Amino acid sequence: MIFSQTPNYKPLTPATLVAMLSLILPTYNESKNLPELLPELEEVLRDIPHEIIIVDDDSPDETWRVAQELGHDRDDVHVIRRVGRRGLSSAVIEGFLSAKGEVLAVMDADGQHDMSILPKLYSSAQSGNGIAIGSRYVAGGSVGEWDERRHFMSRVATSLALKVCKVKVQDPMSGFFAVRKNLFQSIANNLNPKGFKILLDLLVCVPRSTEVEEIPFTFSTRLHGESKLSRRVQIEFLEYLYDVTIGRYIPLTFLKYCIVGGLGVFVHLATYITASSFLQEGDELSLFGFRVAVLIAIEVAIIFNFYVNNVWTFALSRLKGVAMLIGFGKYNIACVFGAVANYAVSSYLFSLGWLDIAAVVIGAFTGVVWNYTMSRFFAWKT
Ligand SMILES: Nc1nc2c(ncn2[C@@H]2O[C@H](COP(=O)(O)OP(=O)(O)OP(=O)(O)O)[C@@H](O)[C@H]2O)c(=O)[nH]1
Ligand SMILES: [Mg+2]
Repeated sequence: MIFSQTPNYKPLTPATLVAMLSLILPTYNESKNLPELLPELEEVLRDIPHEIIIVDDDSPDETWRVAQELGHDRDDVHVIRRVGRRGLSSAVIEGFLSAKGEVLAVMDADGQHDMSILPKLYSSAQSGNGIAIGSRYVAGGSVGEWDERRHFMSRVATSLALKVCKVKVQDPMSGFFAVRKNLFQSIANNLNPKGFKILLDLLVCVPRSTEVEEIPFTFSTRLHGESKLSRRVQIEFLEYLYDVTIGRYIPLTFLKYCIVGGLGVFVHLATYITASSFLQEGDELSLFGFRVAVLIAIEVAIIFNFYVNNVWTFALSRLKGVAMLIGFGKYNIACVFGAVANYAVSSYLFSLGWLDIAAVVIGAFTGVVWNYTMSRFFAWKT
């Protein structure tokens, strides 16, 4: 990746003003900011053939409606209202995919990005053959008035991104950049739509020879509204780093599934200990009492595994309402053979006089191995 720190963008001349710029504004609850932003953008982009695409995820504050009203008399403003979906990266990808311009750019809709450098980003991406980044970390750029905590978080995220992803720019986490459409299209299928780090992902996917220029700007404070950089977004960032490294060999969902399965064994054991303490007669636990406690433990572990897999492992396709109940029924059916193996082995060992805890643990692992073997031989045989 060719990296140039000093801005060497070409000034706009009639010869360079041929390509159309498509500027994507991803929005979620930015209804108060758009009325200030759009007129200013009109002024900044006066000399550039352009369109502005606002991609809103059905914001509760009806940003999409405000955008539609503001764009009503303007041919250059388009609004995509996505229903039932959330995510900054996926919104940007969707905007890029629907853009008409040869140069694509993205800018936050909260006033933090200095729109006066847009013509430079456009010119740089157009005349070079790659990506131009609005950068807070090259000479002349700054993060503005961040507090120490936010500064620290950004530094950690940036250095993690640089080390793990091996990209050679100063500000890979910037949400302000321009890219040539043909470059974007050549790697669109490889992009990861999770989270906030669309630029980082782009830098990971483009050929190493891609020219990247960083143009400094000073990050401002939000005009109105609240940040959407939640804890969940931060976890998604860590998941992304996993995806592009170890995840190439061991998919994250598989790792999570194994972790949940491992925790499920503890839940099974804890439930057995609790249930058997109620079923004991004096200090004695009958074979019948043992079997009842094991059955309760199996079902509690199944409920636990299903719940955690649904909200964590498969969070992106999380089941809700009736679909969740149906999914739970199917999950129980899928677990039947493992549960029978678990029950049979632990009951047999207990009837031979084994210590109950040992019988329960071996039974639980038998269930896990049985489920895995059956899946391996029947479901994913090839
Ligand atoms: N469509 C869409 N846009 C989003 C989503 N989350 C954030 N955005 C927009 O993406 C831009 C950046 O989000 P911010 O919350 O400002 O995140 P940030 O600038 O990294 O963090 P702060 O510095 O704390 O503001 C804003 O224009 C948001 O409205 C989302 O889920 N969907
Ligand atoms: Mg912001």
